[in-house]
Amino acid sequence: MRFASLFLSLGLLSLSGETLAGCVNTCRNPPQRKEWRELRKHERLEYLEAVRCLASKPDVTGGLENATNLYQSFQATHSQQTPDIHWVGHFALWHRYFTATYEKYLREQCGYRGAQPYWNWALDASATDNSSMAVYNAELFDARYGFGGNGYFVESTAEENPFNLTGRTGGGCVKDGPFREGQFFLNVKQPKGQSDCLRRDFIPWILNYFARQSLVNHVESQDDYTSFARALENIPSFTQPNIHGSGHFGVGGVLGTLGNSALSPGDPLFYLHHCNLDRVLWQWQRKDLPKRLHQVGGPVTPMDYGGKNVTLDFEINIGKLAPNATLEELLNPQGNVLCYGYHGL
Ligand SMILES: [Cu+2]
Repeated sequence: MRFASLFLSLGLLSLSGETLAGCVNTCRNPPQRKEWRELRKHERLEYLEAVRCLASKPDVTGGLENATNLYQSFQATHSQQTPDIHWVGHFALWHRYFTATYEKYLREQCGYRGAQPYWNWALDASATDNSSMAVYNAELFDARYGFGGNGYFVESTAEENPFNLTGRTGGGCVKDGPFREGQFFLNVKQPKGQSDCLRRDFIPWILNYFARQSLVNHVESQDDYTSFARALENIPSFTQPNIHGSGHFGVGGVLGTLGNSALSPGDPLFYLHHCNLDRVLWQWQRKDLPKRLHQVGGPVTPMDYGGKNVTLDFEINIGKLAPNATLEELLNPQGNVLCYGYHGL
């Protein structure tokens, strides 16, 4: 009798498993993302090695904007879509999909076993001293266990610096670390056969001012997706801070790669910066999941705040990197399209 009932229940289990296959959640053991400093040193080296590995794999875009390797496939895809993915309702979810796909490639193409790390700049930003260099914490910018530091200083012309930003400290090629000049090449948007180096142009006042925890709290206190999305990006200006600008312009400044709106994924720190913004989004979503797993808003066309809004079935396209996904699918980091979590959340 016992065996019979066991068989019966096993039979039912497999039957229900098959019947439900179409709607079973496929996300098992999601990789847990951590802050860079939470990684052990050997884990940091494994991550850096995996990024360099991506740059040794073939491009998948067919040479989009002169991309020559898989790392540059990501940079070129972002570059091509730049006019359509910022100051729109799908900004955060486009970048969520992009970062998660990068993480997936690191794991599947380069044998990386960890999750995408993030850089929580609010931990370093000074609330009182905008000139503080402590914000460039040694561990992230370390030459051996990090991404290397600033570029050498070069003057910028008025044309290159239309916002007339002050306090620039770099602008040239990164001098040390695994992505230094001569070790790491960026071909996207360069004349065919030519490449640029990775450039950084630290501007301490921007990083300290834009990366403050108080500003993160302001973004996370928004009531609905539309206002969250708008607070996250704020306005394209340096007179008002916005946390999205912190990493981009605090590290990339005027002449650095991360400060270039199209080419910013050429700096491997792009993915740690955007991963942190994604963590902010997920923290905000978790305050009211029943609502915030199914709510989007904001303009389809950049800054068109009175115009057409994105909806849950709006499709995100990241070109040849992955199939299209809807905003509703991307709202869930542990669904059938995305599969990752944040350690401690
Ligand atoms: Cu972007």
